[in-house]
Amino acid sequence: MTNGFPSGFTWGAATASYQVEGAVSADGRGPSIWDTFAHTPGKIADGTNGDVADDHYHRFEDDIRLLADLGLNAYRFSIAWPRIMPGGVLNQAGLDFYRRLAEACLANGVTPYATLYHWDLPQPLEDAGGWLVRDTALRFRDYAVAVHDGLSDVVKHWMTLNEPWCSAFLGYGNGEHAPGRTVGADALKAAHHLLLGHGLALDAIRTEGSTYGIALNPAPIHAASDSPADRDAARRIDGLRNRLFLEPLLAGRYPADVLEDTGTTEWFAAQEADLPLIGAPLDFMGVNYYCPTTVAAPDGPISTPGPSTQPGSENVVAVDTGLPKTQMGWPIQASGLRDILVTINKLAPELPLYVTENGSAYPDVVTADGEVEDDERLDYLRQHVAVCKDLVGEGFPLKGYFAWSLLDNFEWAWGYSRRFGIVYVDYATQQRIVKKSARWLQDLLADV
Ligand code: IFM
Repeated sequence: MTNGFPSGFTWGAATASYQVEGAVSADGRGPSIWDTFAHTPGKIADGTNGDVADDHYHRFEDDIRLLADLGLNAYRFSIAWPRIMPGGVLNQAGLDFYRRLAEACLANGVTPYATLYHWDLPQPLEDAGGWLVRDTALRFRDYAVAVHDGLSDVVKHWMTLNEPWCSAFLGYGNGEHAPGRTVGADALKAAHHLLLGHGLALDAIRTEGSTYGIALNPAPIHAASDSPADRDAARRIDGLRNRLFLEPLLAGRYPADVLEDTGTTEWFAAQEADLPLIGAPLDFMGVNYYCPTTVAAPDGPISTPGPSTQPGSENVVAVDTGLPKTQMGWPIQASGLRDILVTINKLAPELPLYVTENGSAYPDVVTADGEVEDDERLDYLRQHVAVCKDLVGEGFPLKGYFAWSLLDNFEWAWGYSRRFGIVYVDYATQQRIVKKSARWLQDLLADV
């Protein structure tokens, strides 16, 4: 183990269905909220959509071979609900696609890690109320059972949801993401229904011999100063971003201060019977980490307690602490990865953790020699992988690391204008170019 990681460590790269697959009308797939949103003028910065994306639907075999050639041993992908149940009834052709994909992984010595929901809710379910209604959680359970029944012989590692914070607060809170609704504090209802969907699905699909978890995007939240107002701002954002999800999942309770801040105490009291299901034991937790956040109270008085969908909203201001930033404007601080993993470990000391996403966007260019020399991304990966190595060395229960992303892809509201891949995609030709950062990872993994 010269690279410092044990031989059983999981090394992967991740993608998500709408961001890479394209083929949005193939084989009976129906529309999702992201098809609708991306085709609504003004929603995506570069006016693009996921209609073609990386054409991974047709190119997955080559892409998985590429991943295996890099020395990675796991592929985290998501399953598109609108391929499986476009209108509530099972679409076998959709399931067949993911069987082919999982089998291609296995044929290449790559372990498939499937996420059941990475934000592409079938549009008919949104039309019926989306995540603001309880019924969507029940439909998620039905969909999860159909997928699990169909694929559990080839997929042994399952994540229910990816980043429910984004689905709830960006989807229903500030409308930056599909479905683009802005319902204020009612976005917390979406968070609860997502967590309920997680609990119902897990309860229905859990089978001996496989592992089940969820991928969250918690982040260390710092106060800009020691002033009571700034510390309170940090408490509120930490509550919304982290504790609202971690506590019901790991401690079987919602944080009372968050419900109070948002005026939802009464509504949540009526949902209390759901907590045992939501808090049922997990086999692992996935942590998607990009950056920490520093917040302050605004100069003026804090307005009515609201959902503060994210720093920069009306109640809290995000503060630039002078750290170097990626193209997303996200500050780089690898120690934040340690901080957030340790926070989770304190809540659940035995729980295996995986870094299920970690990466950075930079404006890559292809050189005259056809190379992509993405030194900044390489450095970002190097710093974060070093944190993982230290933790593993200390005996911390960290079991794997997935780079975000295998491929440049459709970065939601940014369209294709932000590249996170360790493999470059020329969208005009669909040519893949292995970036220098991927070569660095390849060398690290070869150093056993
Ligand atoms: O691209 C996203 C991914 O879909 C979810 N986690 C964060 C990534 C970068 O923004």
